[in-house]
Amino acid sequence: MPRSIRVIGVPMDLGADRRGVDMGPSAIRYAGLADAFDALDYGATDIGDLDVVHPELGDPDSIEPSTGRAKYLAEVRELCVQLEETVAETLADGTFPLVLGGDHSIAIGSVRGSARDGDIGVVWFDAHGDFNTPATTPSGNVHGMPLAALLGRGAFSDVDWTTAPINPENIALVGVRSLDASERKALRDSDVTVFTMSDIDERGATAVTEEALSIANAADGVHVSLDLDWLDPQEAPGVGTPVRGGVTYREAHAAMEVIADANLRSLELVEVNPILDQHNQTAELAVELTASALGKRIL
Ligand code: B3U
Ligand code: MN
Ligand code: MN
Repeated sequence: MPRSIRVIGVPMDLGADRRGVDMGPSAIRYAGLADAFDALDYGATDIGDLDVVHPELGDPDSIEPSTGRAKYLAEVRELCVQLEETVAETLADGTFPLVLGGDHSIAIGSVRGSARDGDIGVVWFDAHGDFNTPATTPSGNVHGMPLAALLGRGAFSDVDWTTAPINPENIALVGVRSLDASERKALRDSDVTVFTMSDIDERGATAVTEEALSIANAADGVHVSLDLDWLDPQEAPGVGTPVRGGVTYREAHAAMEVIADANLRSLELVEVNPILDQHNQTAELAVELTASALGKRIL
């Protein structure tokens, strides 16, 4: 991993129902992100935030897919094109992209940008599968669909997200505990590997993350997409769609310490919602987990 990091803020909430994740980048910065880099001896530059349209100015039905619904699709797509360029440029400059969300729809841009630098595998830490399509989504929210979009599934072909920038065989979902019925079927029929919370209960966070990484590491580099709702709401209450039964503080750190050994190409933190948080603790956790993923050790 390059020793220099570029922080890219993406104050996006168009992919989610609840307002507040647009303030995620500020909350994470306020929680001491810059100091965490100092402790790691990383050079870091924060380039501020990308431009995101306010929901009041966008149109939830800006694009009507040929089947189903995906709210603010034109706006989400425009932002993801911007983010893809920014991530690709960051890598071309020999720096490491750290993307601060924002709702999880932004992963479409981060992963596509990262994949332009060579084949990548993806480890996706999440309570959810994010594998709905416009046809199967119960909510119309794109943050429940990014993984499907990245694989060119469903009506996302309407907006040119046709070619898969990643191979499903190099994708691992970790910590899943909430799937919609059709999403579950689609995942079972796919080549994506899913590690549920039961796998973590039985084998532990370290072993499961090692296995997830061996799946993703088969590619040239690894993108880690960390949805903070992967953690239990007791640890991370400040997320848009909390689901009980997530990983603990210690399990999360153990997993990130495994990630530190990966051939990491890019990292993103998503779904931090400071409006729903308590004393910014979820944003602080996001900073701590970033430090662990980037190699912080006690001794
Ligand atoms: N599966 C549901 C809920 C959801 C997915 N991701 C989040 N929530 N954050 C949906 O709307 O697709
Ligand atoms: Mn997610
Ligand atoms: Mn989630």
